[in-house]
Amino acid sequence: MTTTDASLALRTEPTPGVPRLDIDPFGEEFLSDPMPFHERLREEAPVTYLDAYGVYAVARYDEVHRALTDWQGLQSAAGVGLANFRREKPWRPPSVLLEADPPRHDAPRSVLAELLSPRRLRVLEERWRSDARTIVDELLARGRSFDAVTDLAEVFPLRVFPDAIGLGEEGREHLLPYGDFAFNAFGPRNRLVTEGQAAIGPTMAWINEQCRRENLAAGGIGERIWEAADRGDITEEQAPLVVRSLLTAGVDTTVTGIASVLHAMADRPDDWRRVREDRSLLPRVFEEAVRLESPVQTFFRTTTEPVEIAGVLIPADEKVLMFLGAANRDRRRWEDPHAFDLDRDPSGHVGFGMGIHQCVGQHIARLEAVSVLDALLDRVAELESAGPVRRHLNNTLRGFEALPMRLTPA
Ligand code: OVM
Repeated sequence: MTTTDASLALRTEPTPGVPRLDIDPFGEEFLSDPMPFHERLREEAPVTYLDAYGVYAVARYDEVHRALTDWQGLQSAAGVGLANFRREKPWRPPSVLLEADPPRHDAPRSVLAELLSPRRLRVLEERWRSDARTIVDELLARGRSFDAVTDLAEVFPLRVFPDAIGLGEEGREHLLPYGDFAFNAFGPRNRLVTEGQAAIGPTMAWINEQCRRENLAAGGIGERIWEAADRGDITEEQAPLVVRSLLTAGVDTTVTGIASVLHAMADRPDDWRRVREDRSLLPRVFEEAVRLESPVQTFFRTTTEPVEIAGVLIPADEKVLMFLGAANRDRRRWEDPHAFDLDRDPSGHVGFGMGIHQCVGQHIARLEAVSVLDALLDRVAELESAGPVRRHLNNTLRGFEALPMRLTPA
């Protein structure tokens, strides 16, 4: 890269000995088919430097795990996307959870961790399982061909999650575009971001409006967040932002997660039969699909001081890009890493992150996926793909536009 800009030139000198790679992890070639790039990133060295953005990168399991669990050396408050909030204005007020470090991070985190705990979610389970049965029945009534994205993976979360939070009926069509934009915004201002920007104004206004106390229905998770502010567990300023976190991180992720499980389980008649007969395997099916597909592919951290990773000293105030999806397929950690294997123990995968920021919504995500899959297993004897997979490109999420499938009723 040649440049006459002195500040840019300064930024593009990595620690000596760190290999520089000419890979754009947000380019369309990469996003369309990341595996060959992941392989290069993993095998080149434990720490590399991406000239395209002037950032360090880790793609092996140990180094990704190391970066995720060192919140002191690798902060989140400077942004977990490419933008360094110490130099660039964030596109929205930062998240009080995701884009915060201890001690400020901790109160919002514990409020949400309690409200999304397995114990608290138990009240939702019966309702969600019955909604899943209804949706699967509706699907079966329409015939054998369907699209696992638009007919199932998008339908279920959008039916149950907004109700659980206590959102009104109107405007829910903003949820998916908002999440899509937010996850794109962790990357550079490429085509995905600029195209999304055109329509984001009204969507953002709707999202912010839904976070206000008077717009959240009694008994929902949103109201419970405001009650935490009444108790003084979080501040009145934090409450709407914690609600916003649910709206940002809770929809596109679970849609992608459910689509990923269906994609992983299609055309696996032996596994399908096995899980039909032993539903105790369901949590593992979900976990293995999250490992293999890694719906959230990347996050950044920012060094607070010189940080050593695998013997490499990364200077202070540098961005480090963590390839969760590459770590989840690292042969150093996983045997036959590219295979969906119901006999492996997928625990320890970094698809939900690791450490103090590990996905606080993972129990709700798991409950959604298991509810849908369980209902499908009850009524479907075979699940086959029926056409080419179409990927939905996003700077952070590895999602689907279309998953054509055919089912055989049980
Ligand atoms: C947030 C948040 C948390 C996790 C992921 C995410 C857009 C956002 O707190 O807003 O992605």
